[in-house]
Amino acid sequence: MTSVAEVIVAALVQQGVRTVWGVVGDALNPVTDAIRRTDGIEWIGVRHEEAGAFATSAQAQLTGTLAVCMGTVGPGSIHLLNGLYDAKKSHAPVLALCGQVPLAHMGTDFFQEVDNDALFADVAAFRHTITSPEQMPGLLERAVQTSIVQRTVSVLSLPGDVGAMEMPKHAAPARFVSGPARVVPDPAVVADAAARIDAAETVAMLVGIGARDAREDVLALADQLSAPMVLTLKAKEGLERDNPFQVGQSGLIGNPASRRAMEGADVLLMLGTDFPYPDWYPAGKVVIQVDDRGAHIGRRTAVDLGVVGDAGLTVAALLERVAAKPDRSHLEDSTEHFRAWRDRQLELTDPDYDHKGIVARVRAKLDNPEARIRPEAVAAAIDAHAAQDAIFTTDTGMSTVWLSRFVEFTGTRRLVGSYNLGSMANAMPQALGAQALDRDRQVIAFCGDGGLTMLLGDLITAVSHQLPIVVVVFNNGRLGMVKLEQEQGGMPEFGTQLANPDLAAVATAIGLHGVRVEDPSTLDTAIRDGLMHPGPVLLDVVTNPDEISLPPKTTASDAWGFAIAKLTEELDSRGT
Ligand SMILES: Cc1ncc(C[n+]2csc(CCOP(=O)(O)OP(=O)(O)O)c2C)c(N)n1
Repeated sequence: MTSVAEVIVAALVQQGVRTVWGVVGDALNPVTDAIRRTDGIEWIGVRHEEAGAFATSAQAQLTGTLAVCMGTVGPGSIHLLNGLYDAKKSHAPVLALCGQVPLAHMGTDFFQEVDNDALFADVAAFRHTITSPEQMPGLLERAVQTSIVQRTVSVLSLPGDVGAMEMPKHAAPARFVSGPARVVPDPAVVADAAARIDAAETVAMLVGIGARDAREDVLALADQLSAPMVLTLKAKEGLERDNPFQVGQSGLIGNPASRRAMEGADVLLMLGTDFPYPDWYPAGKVVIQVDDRGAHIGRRTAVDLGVVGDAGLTVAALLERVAAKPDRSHLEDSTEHFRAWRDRQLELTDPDYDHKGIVARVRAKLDNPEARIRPEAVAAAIDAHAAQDAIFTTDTGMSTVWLSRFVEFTGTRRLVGSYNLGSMANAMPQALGAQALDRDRQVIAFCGDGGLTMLLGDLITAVSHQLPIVVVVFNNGRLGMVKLEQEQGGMPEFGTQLANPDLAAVATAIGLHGVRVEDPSTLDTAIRDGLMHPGPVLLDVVTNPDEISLPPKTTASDAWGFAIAKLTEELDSRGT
């Protein structure tokens, strides 16, 4: 006989799923038992289901193919939620298999019973509970196809008794369609876009991850239009390397040259990006937005022309139509400013560099002599020593800022973070997911101390499943990003301090190679050696909590807010 659970596992293997993440138990025991008996698919038991869902989200983002996690009845499934939202908002094709109470008890408020179809209504584009073997493989096909075609999350729930039920004789095996089709843009709309571009003197491009696969054509278009190219954080991978047109990122993590590039252009051409911050778009420009999801067009800034189409196909069509713009002055001006900004940034990796007196004044009062390592220096050292094909993950918090500014996506480096959901605690579990795809590839997690300690238990998974990740903790003893928010809001720092244990010692006790780094003079060697260790490794780098990330345009209110916060802190500390 073939059981419902066996049909599910066989179909997942056929679909190329190589790992399933979760915590075993109750309703899902028939599924894990089928995984145990099936070649080519590995069970990765995590300590917290959220870590499993983040790992799955990372895998699906990196491969573009289906990734799978599981949560047992009730609380086990609830724990998946945050990671599933991360997958949904990152357009990652993920299937979650969730346990449910036995059929006879459904709807009775039974022990652990939660209405999964209601619980996951907002996060899963497809959710259903399998109540009979006759629904298989149909329900599984619809769940998987929804995930891969819409690049989103599906949830299938399995009551305790259904997984072990026998499939009807002669049931067809599951068959799945291939991935989403590329959207061909309307030639008339492309012609309109080309005419608007031709009518402009200067063009700037804002390029997102949606254009990643069209790298060569995107660069050719920038060349033809003499257009500086602002990259979103996610577009760093694939588009940053060997790109003489790029001027870094915009937004709070960005730099002034990106602003200059967009402000100085007549036309802003957005390619495959949903860059979310309206305040960081330039005003008074002709905006052309290209996106294969028509519903996304115009939701961040007012758009003059929307082109519904695959970024690569649209850029290829534009290349044939737009006239060359020989005047390189705007491009050169933007890229020169970008280079100058980058050089100034590198000075910040020097522990003794005085940042125009602003930081020094703040430090004179607040500097912790035991925490002299600048986070910029940590990121720069990792950039220097990491492999050219390393996969990076970053936590939501300041570590994302340091990666954005100091790690260059040369070679075939890849990047994953919680960049649309913005959840903390994502980087380490996402690194686990990335590492499980290829245990021989270097995977480096940039973690906040707040982020890491949220899902600390899953460091154990790195050891128990031989996942040789490198975890770098930017240990500033703070919820650093919130500290900055409070300061910019004119509030004294409150509730952000973290009483951390020695995280290297904790990691060592768990079985990782743990190293604590406190002295700036040992930083470079510690990073180099840590990256060379067979792993898993945790580098607990004690960084300066008063390091400041200056956004590209500091508004008067930011500056006042910052000054008032510092003054209030000073008065508080004097007991006035
Ligand atoms: C799950 C979750 N809780 C709270 C927040 C709000 N938040 C954003 S960044 C941050 C602080 C992060 O601190 P840490 O991980 O130590 O990194 P740092 O900013 O110090 O580098 C907080 C609390 C969030 N984004 N996600």
